[in-house]
Amino acid sequence: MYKIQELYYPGKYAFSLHFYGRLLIYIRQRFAARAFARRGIYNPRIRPNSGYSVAGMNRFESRRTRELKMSDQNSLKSKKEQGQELHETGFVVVKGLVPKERRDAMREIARQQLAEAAAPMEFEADLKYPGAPDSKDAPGGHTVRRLLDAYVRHSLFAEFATSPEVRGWMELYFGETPYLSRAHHNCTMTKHPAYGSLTGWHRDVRYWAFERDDLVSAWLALGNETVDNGALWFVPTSHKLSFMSDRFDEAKFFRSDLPENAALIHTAVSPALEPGDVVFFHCNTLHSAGKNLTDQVKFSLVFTYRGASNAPLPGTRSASKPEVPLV
Ligand SMILES: O=C(O)CCC(=O)C(=O)O
Repeated sequence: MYKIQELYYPGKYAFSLHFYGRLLIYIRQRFAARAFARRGIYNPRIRPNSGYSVAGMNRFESRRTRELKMSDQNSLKSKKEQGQELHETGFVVVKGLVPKERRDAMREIARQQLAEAAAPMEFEADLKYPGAPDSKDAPGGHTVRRLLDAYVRHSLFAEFATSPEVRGWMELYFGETPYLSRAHHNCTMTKHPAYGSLTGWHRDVRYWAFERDDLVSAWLALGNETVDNGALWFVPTSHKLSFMSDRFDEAKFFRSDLPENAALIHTAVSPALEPGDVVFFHCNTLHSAGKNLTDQVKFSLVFTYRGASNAPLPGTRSASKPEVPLV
């Protein structure tokens, strides 16, 4: 029996173990990709992009990329099947969860709040991810990344966050009363054509502190989301994997320079979302997003949920705001 560390550190059998380890990961992921394709969820013509890294994430046009096309089959799936997909894959797209009238109204509110620069906000320059301005004084320094505390920004946002559709989903997933965390996500994400950054590979749970790493986020597309305007990418089944801490950098981004990480990133997929679609994803699912190469700002509404038995750890940021039980 070998320990996982032996795969990645020099030693007597390090090279062969490293090779076979990577081969196994590759085979497992290829089987998973085929299984998805058979189920009609993914476009099998589009192959993994081996060069997909933080540095190269946005050179999509010049590379062979794959973009998920959700088939009609997915919208016919029962909620139970979709819940199973979330458990197995780490994310699932639910088509048209929010009707046109409501999502259009929410988009208009988000536009207005952005135009008014309504606080509280997070700026691209605060995070300085690739593509962001260096400081608030630099050109584009006031480009907004997140309109924070969406739950209190407008009643329509709160209504969505606690809607019967979302509650039913979360009850199904957690098997107990879901709670909306107001400390994490709880925002309108805005991705701007200029100065909007790309987000490297990460697990959302990196800065969160709950009894268990078991939370689910609901990402509502208020417009179309594609690779061109910086849609999310996910590594299927990555929520089930455990990694040594050295697979991540100091900021807890998954290191795309490591061959064993690149092999996983190679299997990433990007679901194309239409307005009103919601992607539910687990807090341990590796994901990332590119820059917005179009001329329109992309708006998405994001909320995070936990089960009643999975409380935030006292004294942490996760426990810093009152939560909302969905009852
Ligand atoms: O839209 C993006 O750039 C990615 C957002 C994201 O992954 C996050 O906020 O955790």
